[in-house]
Formats: sequence, C-alpha cells, structure tokens
Amino acid sequence: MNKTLALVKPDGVQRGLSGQIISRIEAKGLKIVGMKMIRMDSELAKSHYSDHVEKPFFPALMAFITSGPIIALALEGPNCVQALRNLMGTTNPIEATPGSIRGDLGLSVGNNLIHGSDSEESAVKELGIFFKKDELFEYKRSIDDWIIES
Ligand code: D4T
Repeated sequence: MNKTLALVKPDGVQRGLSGQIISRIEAKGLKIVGMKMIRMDSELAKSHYSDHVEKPFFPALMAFITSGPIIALALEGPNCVQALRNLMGTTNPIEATPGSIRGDLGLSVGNNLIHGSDSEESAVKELGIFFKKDELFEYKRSIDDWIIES
C-alpha cells in the first residue's frame, strides 16, 4: 500500500489545530502508520525544502518551519498522495476550496498549516528524511474493510 508524509506545520501546532487536522486525515480513511513531534533544524529544513532554495520566500520559509515543533505523520491508503493533497487544499489558503484544511483554517500562504508530499517519489524521499524504518508500523485496522475496496 502506498504511503505519504504529512506535517502539521508550526502554525497548526501553535494554534491548537493539530487535533482537528489529524482528525480530518483519520476521518478521510487514511491510516496513521507513524507519528512524532519534532522541531526541524535548519539542516533538516533545507533538505526537506531543497527545491525552493532559490525562491524569494525561502528565508521566510526557513524561519517559519524551524520556529516551533511540528507533527510528522506517515500515512497509508490507496492513492494517499493525491487524497492528502486534496484534503489539504491548494498552497494559498485564500484560493483553497472551502472544506479543505487550508481553505477552512488558513489565510496566508506562508502559514498554510500542513505539508503533504506532492508525488509518490517525493513521499518515499520525505518519509526517509523524517522516519526511521522501526518508527513505521504495519497493522490492520478492523475498519479497513469498510474503507478500502478489495
Ligand atoms: P508544502 O510543500 O509545504 O506542502 O506546500 P505546497 O506543496 O502546497 O507548496 P510549495 O511546495 O509550492 O511551497 C512550499 C511552502 O512554501 C511556502 N510558500 C510558498 C510561501 O511562503 N510563499 C510562496 O509564495 C509559496 C509559493 C508555503 C509552502
């Protein structure tokens, strides 16, 4: 089964929205197979956002993402990369569809609450950055047969 990475960003933790964000992920049917709170240091942040090094917003992004703890989640489910991206809404919360996490809870592109891997390739790379093998769990939920078509 495919996996993806979600991060509740520092604004989500500071605003007390972690529970609500994780709850939406669970309600969608995605299975949490790893979860931890960490504070990203600049080395981890640079590695995670290496594609954005040249962007004008990179310094602000570094300051923001390292400003406080985040919650990293490893998620599993069919088409989970796309499922999570749809649940999150577009990058700018003002443009994000109401009903999505960013559309309902955010106002600023720099404080957009949640990260989700943008492709299966990124998911593999990012899960490797945030989780060791023994921090990921394999288990069956009794509700899976009601969520996942066989
Ligand atoms: P992440 O990577 O955090 O899941 O966000 P997205 O995949 O939706 O968006 P992204 O990679 O283009 O941007 C990464 C991160 O940078 C912030 N950002 C982005 C910003 O502060 N100003 C900007 O103009 C853009 C485009 C928000 C997300």
